[in-house]
Amino acid sequence: MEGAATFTMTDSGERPFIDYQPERLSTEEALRRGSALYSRLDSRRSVRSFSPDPVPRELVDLAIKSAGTAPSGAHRQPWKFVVIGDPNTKHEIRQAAEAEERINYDGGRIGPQWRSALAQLKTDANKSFLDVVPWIVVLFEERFSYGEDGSEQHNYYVKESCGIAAGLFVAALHEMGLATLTHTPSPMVFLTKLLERPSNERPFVLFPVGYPSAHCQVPDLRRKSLEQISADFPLE
Ligand code: IYR
Repeated sequence: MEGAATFTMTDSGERPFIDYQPERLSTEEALRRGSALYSRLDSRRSVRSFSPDPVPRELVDLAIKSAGTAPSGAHRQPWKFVVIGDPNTKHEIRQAAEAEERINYDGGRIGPQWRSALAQLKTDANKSFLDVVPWIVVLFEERFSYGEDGSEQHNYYVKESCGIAAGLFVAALHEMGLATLTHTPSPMVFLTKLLERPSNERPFVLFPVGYPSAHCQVPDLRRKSLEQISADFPLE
């Protein structure tokens, strides 16, 4: 099967329409595949304890390619995944993230209600995993794009688009046996300067990427049930 054509910034204007017929499955087969995917996704956990074991860059790139299949407002694809493997840069990110988090945790920027919501995760200002992981990937949202003539082009539903791309990225990493954390060191504007990003980009979420450490533990969290996360309309 052929993949979709690649988008370039020189693409513009009218686009032809092409036939699209995804494989029509029997209900039995759909249930089998849907259940298998749900089990895979349900086995994923956010990790804060990583192994320093190397991860081939190719795997990170594959996850980014999967993320880039996300739907986006007006198909603007308003995302940029910046990949950092350089130990010095990772350390600079750690230092800046921890400086912000110390203000959050020790300086009281996180209020009591937020603090108690986080208690079950046992998080604190220490972000040593940022030094340990082989890769840090920072997803930047593109608030606007540049047209062929350098003019600013408005992007649409940027947060929704990047949120979906982030979800696909997380799922793709998990599928390859890798772990991550949707980390948002707050505020994270420091990443724009540190990673020398242009002014149309804003940091959206930071992903440490690696294998879980040998002693990795995660809180025994429970997911909401189908009944809790869905509703019928009209009610019976
Ligand atoms: N950014 C902080 C605090 C934090 C906030 C939420 I919402 C979390 O789910 C986890 C942590 C930190 O990374 O520690």
